[in-house]
Amino acid sequence: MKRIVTMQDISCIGKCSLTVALPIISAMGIETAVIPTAVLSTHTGFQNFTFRDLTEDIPGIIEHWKKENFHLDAVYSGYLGSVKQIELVKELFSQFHPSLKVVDPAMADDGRLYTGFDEKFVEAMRKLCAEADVIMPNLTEACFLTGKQYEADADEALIRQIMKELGQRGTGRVVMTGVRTSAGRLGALCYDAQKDSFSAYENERIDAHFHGTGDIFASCMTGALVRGYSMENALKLAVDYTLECIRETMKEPEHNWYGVNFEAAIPFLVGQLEHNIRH
Ligand code: PXL
Repeated sequence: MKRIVTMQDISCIGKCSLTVALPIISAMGIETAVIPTAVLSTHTGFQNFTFRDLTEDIPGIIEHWKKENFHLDAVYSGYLGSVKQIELVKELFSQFHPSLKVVDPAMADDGRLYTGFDEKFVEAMRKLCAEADVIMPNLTEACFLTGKQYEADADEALIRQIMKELGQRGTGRVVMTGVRTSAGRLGALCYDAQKDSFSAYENERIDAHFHGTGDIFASCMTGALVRGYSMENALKLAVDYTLECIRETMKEPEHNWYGVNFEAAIPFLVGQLEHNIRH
């Protein structure tokens, strides 16, 4: 069985980071090992959340795994709490040489950094992204990473230019979701720096904004790539699944605001999987 290690926080209530990566990647038939970076009572979209940093525990975890000689097929980092944790992701890369290094530079949305992040963190994240095979920033994160002014209504041409720039900084493939196409639809784009080419997939655009969809998309993409999907097929699966999660959420008139009903769409995800994992 393939093994992904995902390094991000546990938000006890919040439907994001580890509480979505674990069930989604497991449902895709892949072992999901974790390095929890922090325990929060909720994600940071709530007020007055508690936060316990687990950075000090991580070097011991890596050392133990090294002694056990564990093989990691992929390392996928999500929300990280400090520059030190970014260094520890790099250590996972260099110690275990995973075939796939995925970085979701989760640090910002809607033109602003999340609570607790600063320019030093952004600078360190830029360097981590340069070492990754695949990064999955949203538009705000891509603007911070390239030092560009955020424009909420950036058109596809500008988005492609920003993605190219990220690719030129060392990342293998840059994936961006939530890209509005001219036809009023929503899609995902991937820029492959080596081939200097884009792939795209689009679907219906639902006019609503939900928390945690970036983590759902990134988990599904990582699972699909580890299962041996081509980038085009992985984009399709991740966009369709994320959309299905949103549809499930909107079926409930009283749905909560802080996360989507990704659980109800897991049967859809499993039903879409190509049968065999390619080794
Ligand atoms: O969904 C990204 C995310 C992950 N973890 C924590 C967050 C957020 C977004 O706000 O606060 C703790």
